[in-house]
Amino acid sequence: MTGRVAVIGAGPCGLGQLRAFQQAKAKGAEIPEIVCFEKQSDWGGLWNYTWRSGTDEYGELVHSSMYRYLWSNGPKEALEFADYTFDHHFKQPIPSFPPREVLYDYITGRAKDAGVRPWIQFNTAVRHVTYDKNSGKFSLTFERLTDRALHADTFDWVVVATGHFSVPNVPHFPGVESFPGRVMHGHDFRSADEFKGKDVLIVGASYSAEDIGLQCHKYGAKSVTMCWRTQAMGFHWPETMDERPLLTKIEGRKVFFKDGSSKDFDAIILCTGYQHHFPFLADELKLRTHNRMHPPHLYKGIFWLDNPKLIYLGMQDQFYTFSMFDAQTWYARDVILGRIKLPSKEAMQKDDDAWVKREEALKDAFEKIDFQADYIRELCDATDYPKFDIDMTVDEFKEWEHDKEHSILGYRNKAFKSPCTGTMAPVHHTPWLEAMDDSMKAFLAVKGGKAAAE
Ligand code: FAD
Ligand code: NA7
Repeated sequence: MTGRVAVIGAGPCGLGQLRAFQQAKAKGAEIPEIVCFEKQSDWGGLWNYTWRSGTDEYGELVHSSMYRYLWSNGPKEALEFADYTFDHHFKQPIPSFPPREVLYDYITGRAKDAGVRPWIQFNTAVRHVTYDKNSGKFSLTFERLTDRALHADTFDWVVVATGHFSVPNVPHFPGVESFPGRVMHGHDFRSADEFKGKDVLIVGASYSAEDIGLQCHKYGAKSVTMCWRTQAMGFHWPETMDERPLLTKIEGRKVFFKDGSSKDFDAIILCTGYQHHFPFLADELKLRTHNRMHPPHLYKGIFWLDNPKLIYLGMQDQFYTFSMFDAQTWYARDVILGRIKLPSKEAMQKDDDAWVKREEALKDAFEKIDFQADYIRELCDATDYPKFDIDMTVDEFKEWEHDKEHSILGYRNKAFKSPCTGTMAPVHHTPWLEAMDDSMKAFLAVKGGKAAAE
């Protein structure tokens, strides 16, 4: 097999792409040469926690938006790798809402097992990608951060797996420049301990606002107020947490809200989402979208319509994560291997239009879950990705939504069944609100104190 594939990013999507090719190779297929570029010194993407914020040791923007004490905000069963189950990795059933370190171990465990680390060039940032119509090849310029050397190379396919929850969206609010306390975006939030005893304002009404708000509450904030632009989250918050319509202005420590109310705060955390940002791509290759279930102009949510040899992974808003990424990477692999033929541009456009039309009619989270499950089903049906019970994951996500409505502080104490192995997860030994130690050792310890991870 001739041809070269560049994979940009070694987070869950990029690693999934490497695993998909390695799996085909292990089954006897001839695969193209694959080079993965990763600007961090290690793999795992957002799951590769760093204490740093702002810029890293090379002056690069810090990629990870994850914080200490982050626990999965969805049931792990709904994102399980069907070819590498939790039972297989941990050798014991584990509870449904693991902390970050446990999921990091799982994601990178599969990559380790697949032996794909030598395919990755670490500390290497892709700076520029162009496409030359005459040669039919992409030119990549990349920088080795350790010695600042710039290199160039050509590839037949480019896979963009750089994520879209890393470059913050930072709106301005009148008076914010004179606020005397800390103002930060959720991207830079690392430890909730800092906000102990403080009155915290959170701007935004989605997953980050919900979870960073809960973290601050869990680790002792005096009060947490969350304010929304379009719609309140509407959960049953504990007494010291509340939601208000968006702030209008800030005067000193006092913040004014649209409903005419005001309150003094010590800190403001902007949980106002992220930008799809691809500074390394030539203009005509750049996906431009906000965070949505089906960003347009990508056939099957993957192939750039103007040039399907450019592949985007994981660009959707995500209910499903790892299992959806796998569905995409297996499909992309099979197109590259010539096992799946792409239709004409008109047919691809028509297919994309139909998905966009359906996406634009989605009314609520439940319909979004069905939508994303159908999308995964369609991709998986076309490849040899191991079968798993997608209907079960849909039911689990819907139950999880109800659990959150019922108890936003208690939903992580529930247990779900694996759609891959049928194993029922045990209930965690400590309710989430009381579990202050987020280490893998503490999480895997069974009741009675014996650490199973040892
Ligand atoms: P990323 O994980 O972002 O990885 C992209 C990689 O590309 C990074 O390693 C980066 O360094 C690299 N890269 C970027 N630019 C370049 C370049 N120019 N050159 C070379 N390398 C580059 N999902 C869940 O399933 N459960 C959760 O509980 C959960 N919690 C989350 C909490 C937060 C705060 C955030 C922000 C996201 C969360 N997610 C969660 C969703 C998350 O998007 C996915 O789990 C997953 O990390 C996405 O994988 P990815 O590979 O697409 O992107
Ligand atoms: P999301 O899910 O994209 O949500 C962004 C939120 O920010 C959403 O509530 C937006 O309100 C709000 N937003 C955006 N711009 C503004 C302005 N200008 N003013 C007020 N509010 C604004 O991002 P998250 O960070 O919450 O989640 C991303 C991932 O991180 C997710 O997968 C999680 O698992 C963790 P809107 O509803 O558009 O009015």
